[in-house]
Amino acid sequence: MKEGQPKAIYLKDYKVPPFLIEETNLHVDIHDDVTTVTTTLKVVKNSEAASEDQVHLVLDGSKDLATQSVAIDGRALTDNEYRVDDDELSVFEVPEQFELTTTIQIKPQDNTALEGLYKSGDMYCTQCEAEGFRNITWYLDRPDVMSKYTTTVVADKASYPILLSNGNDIDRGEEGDRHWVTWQDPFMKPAYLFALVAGDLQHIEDEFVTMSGRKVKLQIFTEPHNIDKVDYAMLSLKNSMKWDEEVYGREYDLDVFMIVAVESFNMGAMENKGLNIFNTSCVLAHPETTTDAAYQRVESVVGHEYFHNWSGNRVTCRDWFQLSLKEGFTVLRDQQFSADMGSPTVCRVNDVAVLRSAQFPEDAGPMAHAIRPDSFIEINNFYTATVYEKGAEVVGMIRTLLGPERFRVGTDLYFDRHDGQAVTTEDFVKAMEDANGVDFTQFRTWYRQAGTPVLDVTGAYDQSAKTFTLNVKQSCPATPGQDQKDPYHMPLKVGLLDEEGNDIRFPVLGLDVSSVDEASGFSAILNLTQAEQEFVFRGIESKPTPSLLRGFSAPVKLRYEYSREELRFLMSHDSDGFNRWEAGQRLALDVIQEIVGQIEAGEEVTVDEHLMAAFDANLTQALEGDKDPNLDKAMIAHMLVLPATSYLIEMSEVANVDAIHQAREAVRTAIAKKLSGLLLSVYKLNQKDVPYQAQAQQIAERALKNVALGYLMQPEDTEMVNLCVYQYESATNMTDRSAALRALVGSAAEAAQEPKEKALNDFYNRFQHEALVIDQWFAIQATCSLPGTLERVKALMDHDAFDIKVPNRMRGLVAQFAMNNIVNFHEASGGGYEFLADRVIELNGINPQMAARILSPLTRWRKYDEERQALMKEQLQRILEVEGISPDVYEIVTKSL
Ligand code: B3K
Ligand code: ZN
Repeated sequence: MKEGQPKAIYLKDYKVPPFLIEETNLHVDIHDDVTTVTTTLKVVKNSEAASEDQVHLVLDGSKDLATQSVAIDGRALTDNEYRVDDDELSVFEVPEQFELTTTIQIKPQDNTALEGLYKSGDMYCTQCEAEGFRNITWYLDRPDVMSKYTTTVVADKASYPILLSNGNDIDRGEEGDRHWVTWQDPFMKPAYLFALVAGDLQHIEDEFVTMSGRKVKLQIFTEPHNIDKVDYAMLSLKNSMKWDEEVYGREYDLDVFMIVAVESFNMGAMENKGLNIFNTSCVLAHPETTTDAAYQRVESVVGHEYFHNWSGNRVTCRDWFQLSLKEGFTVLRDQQFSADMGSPTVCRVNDVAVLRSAQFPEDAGPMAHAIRPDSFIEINNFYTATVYEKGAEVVGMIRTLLGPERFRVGTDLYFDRHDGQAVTTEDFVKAMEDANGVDFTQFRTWYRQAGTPVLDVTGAYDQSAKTFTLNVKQSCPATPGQDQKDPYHMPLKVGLLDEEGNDIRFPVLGLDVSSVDEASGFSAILNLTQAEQEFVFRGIESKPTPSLLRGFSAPVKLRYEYSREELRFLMSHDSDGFNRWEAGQRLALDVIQEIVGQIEAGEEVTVDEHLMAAFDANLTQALEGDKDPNLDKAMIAHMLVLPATSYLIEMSEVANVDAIHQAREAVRTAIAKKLSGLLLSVYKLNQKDVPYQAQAQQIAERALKNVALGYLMQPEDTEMVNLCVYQYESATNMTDRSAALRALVGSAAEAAQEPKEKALNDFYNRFQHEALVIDQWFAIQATCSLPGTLERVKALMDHDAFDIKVPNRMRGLVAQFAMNNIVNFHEASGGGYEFLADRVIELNGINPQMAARILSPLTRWRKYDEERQALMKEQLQRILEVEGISPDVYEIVTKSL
């Protein structure tokens, strides 16, 4: 960090770039001790910029660039013709257009921040988004500067036989023990999409023929020991390419598409043009080492990065405030893709669960920001659930308001109009309006306002007039810097159920409806635009039960006083699959909140019969599958999962962590005891001896079986422990083996204590050479809710296999503990907080981006009791006092204190 405090930058200060870089020529000469980068840029003054900004050329860089020389049009500059400050190179009084050549030296082997060029194990790789390219060379490192890249990579032939960069390889050669390859990318791109890889890699190859008949070579590279785990990613890639042609009319543009798997990576994957770089966790898959959930993640991330080729690369962002332009839209695209590949309802349930447990708390916390923020200190802190997941919901609402066909007309116009440009979220909304002749003026509120809106809904039936009136009030809580909120324009999808549970086909005349949906029942999409609105449904013969916010049509908290009977009714009759799940979640939430009250009042805990009956019905349905054809096994498995502790906390004013945990456990135990017979039958029925496939039916059966196992292990029962041990030992796939291990580790039963240590040892020995499985081994222990886990986590820090510098390993132990072990992290002594603060301080000097990311649980202190608040703030204060605090960590800590 430079002297003084890090400064915020503002969207309102945006100016077009003073210079443009038409061509970029890189020569990267890799040696084990030092890497030399020689860069030649064809620079011109930007005719749209102010001339007073064009006297000196100022390039972005970092203090780690050891500048060897600077030349203009082949003439080396003298010391008084340029100046290097820590992270800026100023070249004085430059001509209209010129060729600038710089030579710098870097040490990628020492780059632990994993931004720019760095080493993951034995291979070299890059990560340039958002501002990593400036760690490789002096450059105008901003997304609105797009250039044509030619890159030559030179390295030792034996150690780095594979040399990759973006585009097509146009030349190669060798000299002595070194070799080189030149790559050229015909598409103009911003620096953040640059990539380079050098390593001893193997690959698999396939081909995709595009809709216009062009052949594209597909390659996936890994280190040799992982080459048996990339077939599923290849299949997912081909499915993605086909899907984007069919659904969005988007064809791939280069002759080759490459994916490289790397072990040390700060996030999931990166969409570099033609050369995606993936965290191994998002590309490798094999039945013995990969769970079903991880298989599904591979499919969705492969899709996501591929879809960026259009939504992000061909049409990119003007500046980083526009990040949601590419991320929100691309998340929506990957969600649609996963839905089309599997079950749409299950996907929607999962997506909403993520939104609620990750984004809602963010929107309610000190870092709350709009999907298009207006300022930031460190852009890496804004790769958030808000920009991604809420961003996807916002684009999804445009789709819901327009309907799929008109949305497609809108995206076609957007891609055609802006191909090759760096644009804004405003350009996106404008294209949607222009293509469809609609007015989204009010809708734009979603882009500038933070906070989760609340809908307070009441319903009144008038028997004599045969009307049902919905009164909807919308509000949005204040967030930092935004006290007053304007009403949003949002789609509220509703249906009305008659007494038999069938959808009423009500007349929509006179209602403000943007469309009617008859796909599986009958719904109307109401246009909400005002702070308070009334919708009168006419011709309703008897008192209906409203099904509100079907499909979760807007990212809001909806409040409606449903009775428990009504929720049970919706659970078994709603034609909207999402709302059937939602009714179950509401019922469970209501019951758990009631028990929290009982615990706080020192009363005896009783679990309401409505919830027990609902679980009974779901389990019965799981056994007699044909009873209700709309409720498949995958959905039942989801309906048997209680709301996550993080969501329960989010839904409380001041969260009593211990009472919430106890209440949730009490419900689990009550279900397990009362319904043990049904649970065991469901378990046995879904225990199949078939070769593993990552296919919907099998995934659903494993999910159901393992949810049942979780409940069966809840009471302390020796027989069930034996069953679990048997599953652990006989499992032929990672889904079953890890579920059994997790259940054993989480069991307080006396009989489980010895088997759990035995299984943990076995698991470690069996998979010690599989890094991703060892990450799971750490995570299973870190997320155990039994007392004593913090001590175990601390001890695991000293394990030979633990390395805080490798993000996957760090996340497996530290982040899993802090984020997914709420009861132990918030242990009353504050030991969990101190542990996390220690890790943040340690990581601050190693990998600031990771340090800032794991910090977020401490920033949520407002949700907890006074003692915990004080302890959490104390740790934040301690972090703030660290010498050399990175801008990443500084921003999060100062905003949250
Ligand atoms: N665009 C990248 C994320 C880059 C994060 C930089 N801190 C992956 C993705 O969203 O597809
Ligand atoms: Zn993305």
